[in-house]
Amino acid sequence: MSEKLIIWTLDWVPAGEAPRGFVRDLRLRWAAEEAGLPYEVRTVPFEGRETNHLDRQPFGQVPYLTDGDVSMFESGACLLHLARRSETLMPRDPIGEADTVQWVIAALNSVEMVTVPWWFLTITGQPDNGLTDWFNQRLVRMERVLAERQWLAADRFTVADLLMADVLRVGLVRAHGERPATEAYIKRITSRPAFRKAHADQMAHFEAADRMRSQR
Ligand SMILES: N[C@@H](CCC(=O)N[C@@H](CS)C(=O)NCC(=O)O)C(=O)O
Repeated sequence: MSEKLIIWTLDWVPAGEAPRGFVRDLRLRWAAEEAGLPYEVRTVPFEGRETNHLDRQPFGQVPYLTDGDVSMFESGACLLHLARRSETLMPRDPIGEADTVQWVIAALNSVEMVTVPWWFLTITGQPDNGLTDWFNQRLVRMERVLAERQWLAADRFTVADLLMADVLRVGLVRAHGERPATEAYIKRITSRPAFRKAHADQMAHFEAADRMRSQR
């Protein structure tokens, strides 16, 4: 496939601490930057997002990805697709690949599956919610892992680090408790030039949308 990847995101989101800088198209931009895969960003309207692109993302969310004839949704699935395109994101030996895939799934299904609902309950006024013990236990376990290693998989940067750092870097999650190894990990992974570029590009994308909206 030689055409440019197309990363689909929203044309605009509200300003504030979140979601700008956290919309999950950033994961795909970041992976493409790490891998040197050319891409462009296209948008679907924020207004009507619940239903206006259900044919391409059945939950009305972003991101989704077009790669030639391949069209897919779910940021984790898209990252694994990009990892198959570039060894930078995932080693090719079976042990390194398995290690990477298991940590990608762990980021999504063992960590993000509790951080997102905990975050949501917290920002909607339920800071002492029933998820806190579970949430805390997962973060403590990750701290133990990260205290012992620099990278999650294969002794080098992989898409698993990209995803885990993106899951863990959410402000409220970071602010919950003292976890020095996790904090050092987040800082290390997000200081990568590819993250910085992807983040800056997403912020610029939404700022440009602000300017367009103010001219309406
Ligand atoms: N599991 C999905 C979650 C996607 C998701 O939460 N997308 C957010 C932006 S980061 C979204 O589209 N929110 C708008 C909405 O849910 O209406 C993935 O990882 O792709």
